Amino acid sequence: MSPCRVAACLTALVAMCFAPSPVRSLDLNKLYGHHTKRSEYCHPYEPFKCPVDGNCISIQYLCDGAPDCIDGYDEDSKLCTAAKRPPVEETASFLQSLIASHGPNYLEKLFGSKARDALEPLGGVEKVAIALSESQTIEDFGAALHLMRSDLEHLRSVFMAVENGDLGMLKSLGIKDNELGDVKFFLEKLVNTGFLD
Ligand SMILES: [Ca+2]
Repeated sequence: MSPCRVAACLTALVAMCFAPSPVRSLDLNKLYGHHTKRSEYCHPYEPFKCPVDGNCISIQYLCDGAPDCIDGYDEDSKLCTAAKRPPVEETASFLQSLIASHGPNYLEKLFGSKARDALEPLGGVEKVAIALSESQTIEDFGAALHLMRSDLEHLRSVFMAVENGDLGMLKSLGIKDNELGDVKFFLEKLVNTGFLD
């Protein structure tokens, strides 16, 4: 807290203690709020704004295991999972490139029968990309998109094949040689961030 803010708080405290009218309560959080600040705009060194309370916190306090937003949003499991995954736009363009290259029903081979028509029955490419980014595990992913159990188990078998270095599985799904590297990289990135845990 800057000296000016401390002075302002002390002035306010003195004014409250000696005010002729009754004082209802004293917000200790405002006096002792350590590294968090409420403001309309966040300073670049504390760029993350808590959505509910408006506190600004530095990036280092995101997903560090201790809640810094009043509602603990900075430790939200979806937020912290997404922080480890490729950006949603990157995932969406990756899915889009597979659709462009293999046709609108191609992703059925990965996500099952609801993944036809360029993922429309699942809510569209962006919704699937967000679910891949935010779902901590494949079970969470299945729940987010209401996938059938059999489709989810198929998807798990694809991931496990890649994890075990079995690229034949991807080839059998029609992944072209020039796509193998990207697909493998993408699936491994999910596995390495706990998707199969
Ligand atoms: Ca935190």
